Amino acid sequence: MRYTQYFIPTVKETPADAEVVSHKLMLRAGMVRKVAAGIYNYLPLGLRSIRKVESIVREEMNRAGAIEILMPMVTPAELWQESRRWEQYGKELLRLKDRKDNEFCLGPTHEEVVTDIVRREVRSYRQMPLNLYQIQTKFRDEIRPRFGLMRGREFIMKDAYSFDVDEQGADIAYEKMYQAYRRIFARCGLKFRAVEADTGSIGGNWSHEFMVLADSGEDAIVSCNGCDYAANVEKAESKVVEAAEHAEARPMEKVHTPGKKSIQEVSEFLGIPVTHTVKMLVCMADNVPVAVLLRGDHDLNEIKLKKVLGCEELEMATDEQIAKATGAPVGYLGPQEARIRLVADLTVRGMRNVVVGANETDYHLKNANPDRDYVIGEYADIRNVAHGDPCPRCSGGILEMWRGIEVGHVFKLGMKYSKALNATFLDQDGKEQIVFMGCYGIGIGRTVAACIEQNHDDNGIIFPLPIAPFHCIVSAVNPKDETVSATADEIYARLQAAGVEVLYDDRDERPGVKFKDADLIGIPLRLVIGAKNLADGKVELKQRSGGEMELLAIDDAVARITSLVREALAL
Ligand code: 9G3
Repeated sequence: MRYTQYFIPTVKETPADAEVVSHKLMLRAGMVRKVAAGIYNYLPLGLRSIRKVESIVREEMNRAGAIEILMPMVTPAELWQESRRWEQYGKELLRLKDRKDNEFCLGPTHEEVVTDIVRREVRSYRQMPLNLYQIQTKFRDEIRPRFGLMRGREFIMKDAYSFDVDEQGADIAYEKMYQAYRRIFARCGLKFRAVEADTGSIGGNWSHEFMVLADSGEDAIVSCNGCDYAANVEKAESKVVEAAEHAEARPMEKVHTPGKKSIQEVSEFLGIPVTHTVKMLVCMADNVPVAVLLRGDHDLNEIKLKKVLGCEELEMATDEQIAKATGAPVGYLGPQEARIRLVADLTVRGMRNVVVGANETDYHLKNANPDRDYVIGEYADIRNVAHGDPCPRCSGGILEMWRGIEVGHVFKLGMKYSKALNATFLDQDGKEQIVFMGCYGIGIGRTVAACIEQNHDDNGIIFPLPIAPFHCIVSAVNPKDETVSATADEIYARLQAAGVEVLYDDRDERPGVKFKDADLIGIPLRLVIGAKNLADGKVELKQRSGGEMELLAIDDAVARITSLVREALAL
């Protein structure tokens, strides 16, 4: 493609409302342009990358035996009412009416629609295993869309759905998708980890998220440095960290701690490490107050607590709700004479001689001990694991904390949707059975954005070749020079004939502008055609990912570029 015939509106300045690198660079590189909050135009370079990711996804899904379909973007309310999700979801589900006042929504996902296909068309066990997938635009009316394609409202997703006769079949389908995802993200040139994840509202009983490791990632994940355990912090466990000491209970002491409300303040004031303090928080679980106890330096994991309490809604209690429920002042809460349900994290069980609030303003208790000074009826894993915690799976492994960008998510769904929509089949004995499902998503645009988060420098994007908009940019320096432009034209033609995707920068622009643009848009290979080196029959090859500039004869340059491209695309 000739630059002068193309459309690459690069910009020098960093857009104000872009907060993460990938958003900034995709705007500056002329890859996307915002139309409305969370809604984007894909401009030529952005679209080429999107299409590259889609074709890698398509190849691997087909290789895994999945079959491509395309379901509608607009889906009828009736299906969502059958699964009871029409009322379950709030404003995130963008609803609309047609001219006859029939209700629809813009599909945020397609479990209902695909299950409707299967309940109508699949009647026999012989028709399964079946895996149907699509690459389709989704809409989720996020409250705060941000970070460009990373958290858009309208986005392109590959979503696949597997249908099996039993759980064993569903496990096989899950494993096939899991392996296909590993190949997909590896081929996209991403450093990623598959982590055990919470199933959230989707239901089902098991899921993994595919996380691209990047400091700008919204998710916190841990991975063990001794085995392959890895999990989203929402779900991650650790071996219970045994309490620091098992000394016998010392006499409890009420101490004056004027204005010391936070664990940090109390710990510093009393000269006692936070690991010897126990903090009490109060939550409203379906509007019922529940107190939780955690070691001072640990954080409450609300997803775990919600599962333990089995509640629908869980919020942190307000100060007045706390005062009403416990009769004690915030900042000085303690578990003694608890009047409300009290759940303690597993780590608290072994703790002795701890500091807790005295349930009285400006006072704490030192050397408080379970059974003697307070009674804990319930223990559960309700905390976030921390960097350095012992691995729950192996001995000796330590959990390391990373930030990740979720680009894929695979779920075992069980019968949640097939039961709701009565998707059944006749088994070998002619008995009616309910279909077992799994669902598997990849955010296409988010994968491109995550790739840029992971591959950039101060000059711009550093695309891995498989998802770069072009393989090679040929920069003709001073194309007015007959020799330069004739040589560049020849090389452009020869590379294209060899199957190399070339962006030929034939603009009448200063070299500096061309080089800055080439670095910004991140094309992996840059070939500079300049009069000086041409005089020696040489052209300059530079790889965007680093490495030395190579001065090569023209034939060698064509051969080198062709082999570098073939190497990078080898599956
Ligand atoms: C909704 C709305 C938002 C949603 C959902 C439904 C997320 C919803 C979870 C999934 C699960 C999997 C198939 C592909 C992989 C992910 N946000 N989820 O179900 F109505 Cl408004 O989408 N679906």
